[in-house]
Order: sequence, then structure tokens, then C-alpha cells
Amino acid sequence: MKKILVTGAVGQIGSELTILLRDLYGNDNVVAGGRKTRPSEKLMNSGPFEIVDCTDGNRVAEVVKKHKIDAIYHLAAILSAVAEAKPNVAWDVNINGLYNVLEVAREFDCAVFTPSSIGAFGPTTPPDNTPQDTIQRPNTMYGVTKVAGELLCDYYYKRFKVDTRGLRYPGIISNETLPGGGTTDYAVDIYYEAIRQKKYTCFLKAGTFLDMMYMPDALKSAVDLMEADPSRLIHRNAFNVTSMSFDPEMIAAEIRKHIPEFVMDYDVDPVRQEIASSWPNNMDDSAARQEWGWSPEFDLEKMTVDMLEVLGKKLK
Ligand code: AKB
Repeated sequence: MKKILVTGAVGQIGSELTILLRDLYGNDNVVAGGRKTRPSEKLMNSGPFEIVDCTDGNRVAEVVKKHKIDAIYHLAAILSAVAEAKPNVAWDVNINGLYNVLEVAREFDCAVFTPSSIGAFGPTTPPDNTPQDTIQRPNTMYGVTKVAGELLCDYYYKRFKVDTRGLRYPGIISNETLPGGGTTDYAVDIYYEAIRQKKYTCFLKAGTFLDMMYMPDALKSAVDLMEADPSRLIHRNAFNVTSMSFDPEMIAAEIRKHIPEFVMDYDVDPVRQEIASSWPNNMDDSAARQEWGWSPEFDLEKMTVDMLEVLGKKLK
């Protein structure tokens, strides 16, 4: 029987992944771990909740011991734009937090899922069809922590046999919980503003292509990777995964198919633009397809239909 701890359970991915894991493995078997942001009623009422700050290793150990946890989905992290504003906090959470989780996993024999990111690549990485194994010299604090995190997870697997697995997530688009402080957040904001105002001011410039993924595919990819037959895994930390690649003009045009009066202008944020420009335009995710059967369901067209329908009801 799997007993799972999700750190960062109140965040954009965690709030939805925790519910999916509870559906799959049973409500009582999935502990939501959050730092302080108030969890939704759904999260609080559907299963156990514990205050967990991953920078406090003793607390992580206490919760793992108390609930006899054998798998940790470690989602607590600082995203790219906030990491540039607060590099010391990003280091503490993304590196020391991960180290604590890996140490606890080693002691209590837990498997660990850790998301990496397109942010693990940098300006010298081949930007098109970015290979699984390639140059990783990011020039952001977020990227530095993501590359170090990938290496640390591989090290814990090789040295201590901790079952670590990870994905290089692209921008994740969702309609439940807003992302906090990422560079790809425009692709979420644009849907909210298209419905509320019928206009959006974009902080990345036209022509900035980035990999993206709709939340249901992001959740499925995490679960599928953790369920994958380990004997098939040549890579572990972390797999390129993507569902689509677009620039602001393309997503605006897709929205306009449903809201013809929608208009978009630009007020480019130099910090986030520089980060986005250093990331791939589109990744090659064939290793994930071959090693554990990754196959996304949503493209830009299908995602836009769903986003506008769900948010249309939610924001009424
Ligand atoms: C961010 O923009 O920081 C994240 C990411 C791509 O890792 N969404």
C-alpha cells in the first residue's frame, strides 16, 4: 500500500496532484504538506494535512515517520521570476529543501518525485528540439537550483539507491490554483483576463516560443513516471516532457477563435523576457516517450476550449 506525502500541496501543481493521488491511492494514504498558504476546503476535507516546511528537515522526517510515508512528491519550490528577485530564498528552498527531502527519503526508504524545469537549460543550450542530454548552463538562480537538483537526485539514486525520478516541466497551464512567480505565468493570466476584460497586456514579447503543458497532462506525467517499470528507465532526473510550443501571438489567436473581440498588447518585463529568451523554444521528449510511454492529450486548441469553458463558469 502506497503512503504518499506531497510537499507544496497548496501550490499550483500540488493542489491538483494531491486530489488526483487521493483518487488513485485512497484519501487517507495521501498527506498534503503545506507551509502556510491556506489550503482549499477540498484539500483540507479530503484527507490528512500537515504543516511542512521543507527547509526544516526534522519536520519532514517527523511527518514521514508519523504517516509511514513511502513516496514523496516534492513540489515545494520557488519559481523563476521570484528566484531572480530573492536568490537566497530560492537556494534555501530549492536546494536545501530538496537535500532535506532526499536525506529523509534515504533514512526512511521513500521514493522521490522532483520536478525540474525547462529552466534547467540556458542560453547555450540548442533551443530547437532541445535534446534530453545536452548543454545545461543556465544563467538564472532558478536554473542553477534545477540543474543542481537534477544532479543531486541522480546522486542519491546512484549512491544510496533512493528511487528518485523527475520531469523537466514546461510552463503549466491550469484553471484551479494560480501559479506564483513564474516566467510562463502569462499563458495562464491571459485566459483569466480574456474572460474578465477581453484584453491582456503581455509581459513577454511576440515571438517568444516556450514549451507548455495543460495541467491534466502534467499530473498524468508525474503519476505515470512514478509508476513506470524501473528496469526501462535509462534516465531518471529529469525527463524532457512537453505538449505544445507557442508564442504569445499564437495563444491570443487561439483565444480569439472563441472571443473575437479579445485584444492583446505588450508591456515587456525585461527580467522575465531575459529568462524566457534563455529557455528552449521546444524540447525533444522522445526519451520520455520511449522509456515510460509519455504521450500528452492536450494541444493548444483542445486546452483553449477547456480553459475557456471552465474559467467561463468559475469567473461568472
Ligand atoms: C516558471 O516559469 O518559473 C515555471 C517553469 C517553467 O519552471 N513555470
